[in-house]
Amino acid sequence: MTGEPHPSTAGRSSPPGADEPPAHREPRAGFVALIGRPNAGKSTLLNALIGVRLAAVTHKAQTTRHRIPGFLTDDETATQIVFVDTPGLLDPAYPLQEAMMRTARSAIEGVDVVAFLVDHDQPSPAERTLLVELAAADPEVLLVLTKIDQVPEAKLAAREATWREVVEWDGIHRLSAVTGDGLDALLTAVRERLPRQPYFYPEDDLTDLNLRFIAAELVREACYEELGKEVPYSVHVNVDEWTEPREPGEKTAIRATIYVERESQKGIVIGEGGRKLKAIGTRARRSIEALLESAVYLSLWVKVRKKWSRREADLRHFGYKR
Ligand SMILES: Nc1nc2c(ncn2[C@@H]2O[C@H](COP(=O)(O)OP(=O)(O)OP(=O)(O)O)[C@@H](O)[C@H]2O)c(=O)[nH]1
Ligand SMILES: [Mg+2]
Repeated sequence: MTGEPHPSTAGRSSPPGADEPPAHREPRAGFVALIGRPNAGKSTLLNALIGVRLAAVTHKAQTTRHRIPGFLTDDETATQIVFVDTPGLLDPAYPLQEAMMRTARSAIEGVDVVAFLVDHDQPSPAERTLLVELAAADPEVLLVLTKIDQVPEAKLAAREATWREVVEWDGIHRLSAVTGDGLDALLTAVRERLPRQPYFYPEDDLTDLNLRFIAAELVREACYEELGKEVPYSVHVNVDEWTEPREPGEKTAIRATIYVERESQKGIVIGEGGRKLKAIGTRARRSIEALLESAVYLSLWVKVRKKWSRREADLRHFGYKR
């Protein structure tokens, strides 16, 4: 996304007005990238750690397309951890995927810790390549076995044994973002690895993403959940208008466009008698209302932008590439 601070440069001094952490302790602060193959559970973990649904989560792979930062500030321990969710690692087959991989890789630059999430038994070529590169670079790299609530112990032990051998890890963790098991242990391990330095962001902030972006992601999330296998990968969502309520009792009015790549996809998104679009809208509106904690009027429009996921100019226009 354009205009976003980069981990290596972002706010290396506290922004003016940032709350001071307790004066008697020197705070710790730093960046942690959540990395792993599509569907490994990165966005679910980010949301669980921050306590707010900042990142879209679906059962389909390749949901996340951007760098999604979430800030966890703990006054008790005087620590601010900037977690960065990323697109899943894959061998890219077309320009949108190439842009996603560049985003994932650049999100690693300058971070203090990489949490490498794994929900499977064998490393892919893309994972191996990155791990070998990381081993030669600065950040501490933690192996994080995810979704332990749904994996039997024997399988988990075998999985851990395989992954243990891939590179030399700086730590190994197991967790479930759904039950919360293992989250505290991961946080403790991360905290110990962060440098002593001032917070980067005001301690009440949870992210520097704007609400428009998150709302667009929630509409896209609804598309992933409501549409069949292929169409979601051709969906881009833009929030075109956002009108705050002028009087008490009024709703926030949001107007968004769902872009697809072909006329036939437009028909699928709208559905018979507009039923599919209505289902997408209802689902997205509920998520946005939960985020804003207020009532929302959401109107959705569908447009065709031919082959946008393969065209450099469109990828730039839609914010996937600089
Ligand atoms: N049972 C269980 N399911 C999980 C857990 N974490 C994630 N999931 C599920 O795994 C699926 C993928 O989760 P995401 O968080 O979207 O995965 P991701 O790594 O962000 O995926 P991409 O954005 O595609 O790279 C979703 O259906 C989640 O509900 C977990 O700890 N336990
Ligand atoms: Mg994700």
